[in-house]
Amino acid sequence: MGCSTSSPAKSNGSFDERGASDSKTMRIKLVLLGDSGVGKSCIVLRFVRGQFDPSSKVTVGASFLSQTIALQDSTTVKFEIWDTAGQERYASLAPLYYRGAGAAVVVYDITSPESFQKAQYWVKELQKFGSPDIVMALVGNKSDLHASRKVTVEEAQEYADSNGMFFIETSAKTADNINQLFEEIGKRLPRPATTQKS
Ligand SMILES: Nc1nc2c(ncn2[C@@H]2O[C@H](COP(=O)(O)OP(=O)(O)OP(=O)(O)O)[C@@H](O)[C@H]2O)c(=O)[nH]1
Ligand SMILES: [Mg+2]
Repeated sequence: MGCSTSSPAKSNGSFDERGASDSKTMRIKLVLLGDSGVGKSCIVLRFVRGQFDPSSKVTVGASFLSQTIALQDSTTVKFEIWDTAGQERYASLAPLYYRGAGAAVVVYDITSPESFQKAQYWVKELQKFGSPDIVMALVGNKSDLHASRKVTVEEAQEYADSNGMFFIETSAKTADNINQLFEEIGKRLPRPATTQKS
């Protein structure tokens, strides 16, 4: 089996105060979007299970996984992750997964300008139809393939800056920046005082 994964689903973004006064858990719905083959499922598998499988299968429909991390400010974030299918035939399903999402990870492959164009399509779609306060990350994956790079850091950073997103390059293969990606999202999520209950 490849990077594809699935398990039972639960989905919305909310803030729960659990028993202990110093322990706060934020539950957040996170969606991954991007062209087929950019490595979305591999990013999720690396983040959740610490694994990489080079013979990844394409995702059909979407798959769900969750992972909890602790941030430095003693906040705990439970990511409820929807890994969508990038193939064109599934594009019409995407709203089911990004609707109500508190965070979106838009992925492209640094060796593929077409996938960077597709990422921009998803950013526009999220700007039109996503939650107004959604935290968006632009992710250039496969940074280990730098010898075949076609999308520069500068153009991606500029695009992210002009669209209020943060930008990071990752490698699901080497694990480079995978945890940092999710930690950065966690840091940017609205904190209790400003988080709306849903
Ligand atoms: N070199 C390299 N290959 C990667 C990396 N991440 C994923 N791949 C490879 O890219 C291919 C596609 O990865 P997937 O994670 O299945 O891609 P996807 O975005 O989930 O594709 P769909 O499910 O069709 O939307 C696989 O052959 C992976 O092994 C990476 O960081 N570096
Ligand atoms: Mg996939």
